[in-house]
Amino acid sequence: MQSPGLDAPTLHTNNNNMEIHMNFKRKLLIAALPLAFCLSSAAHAAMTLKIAEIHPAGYPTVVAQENMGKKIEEATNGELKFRMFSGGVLGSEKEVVEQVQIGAVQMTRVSLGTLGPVVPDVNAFNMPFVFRDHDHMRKVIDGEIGQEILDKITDSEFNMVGLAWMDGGVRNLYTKEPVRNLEDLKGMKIRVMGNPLFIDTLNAMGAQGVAMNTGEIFSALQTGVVDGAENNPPTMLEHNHFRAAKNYSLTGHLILPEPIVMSKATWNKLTPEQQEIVKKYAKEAQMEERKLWDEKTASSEAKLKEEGVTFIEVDKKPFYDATAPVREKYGAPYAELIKRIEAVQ
Ligand code: GTR
Repeated sequence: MQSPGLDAPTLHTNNNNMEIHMNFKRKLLIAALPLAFCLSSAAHAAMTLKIAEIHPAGYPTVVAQENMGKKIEEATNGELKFRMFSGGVLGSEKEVVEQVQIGAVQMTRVSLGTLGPVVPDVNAFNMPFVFRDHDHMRKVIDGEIGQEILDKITDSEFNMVGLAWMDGGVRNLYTKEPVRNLEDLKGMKIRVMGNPLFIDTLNAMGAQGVAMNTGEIFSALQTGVVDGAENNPPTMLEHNHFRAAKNYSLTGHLILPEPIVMSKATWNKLTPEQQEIVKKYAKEAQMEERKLWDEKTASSEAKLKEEGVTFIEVDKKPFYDATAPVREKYGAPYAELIKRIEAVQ
């Protein structure tokens, strides 16, 4: 009896059975070689990771992540490659967060505001006036609390790994009609990110919070669907909102850090060494982006002024007081954490 694929001549020798057996084993071995090669090199096969960004090319977060990608590619000898999709081509932040959870997009930088409704534990940072100022926020994210919040993202059931923080600056109100105080803001429709906490925040200030995606803001301002929005100077400039809202009231009500997250499905495919490399350069990007952020904020402010935007100094105290019920409502589960945030000097 001849097994399929065995050489016929071996059947005519004295050690017939033995030879058939040897030949068969040899063939098995040869057949298995490519497979074995594949398995041993699987961990080292090059992977190309998509990074999604709603901000345009040249924006601080985009540049910092592109540089991070190059460094990781070099450190892993090309095993991990990155491709940046900026300008929102892969969808809104909300859509991208969904894509990251299923592994269709492997990495993104996203506002903590967008992440709040998905991983509610991060909302402690999303509360109005929870940070004293920009420096306070930076100290918090650089310290143990910052790492704890990243770990909360990682330990949640939402298939993301929190790697590092990008700086999203200080958010102020911009409106078609000037807002100098709470009275001026009364009844105005103000666009916010899709997070109930922000709707409540604007409502508590006497406005009407309206949630929509970043990409819809410009036309909503232009067509009067909203009377204003709120954001930092680079976003107001780069997303062209200043063309339809010329008054910038320096309320500083939100100072939102923005995590870089990786899809857990992707993370689990990395070797421990690769994971360490990714973490290391994500943290480096945190510091690099900060420098770019400060430069971009200064140049954006100058450009906005050049474009005829009026910067309005406001007394922040009434805005702070008006939003106390929001901090009470959303802060209750994080009372201890908030005390620790406040204690950071
Ligand atoms: C920007 C932030 C984006 C997005 C945007 C918005 O400051 O960087 O991630 O959240 O605001 O308000 O939609």
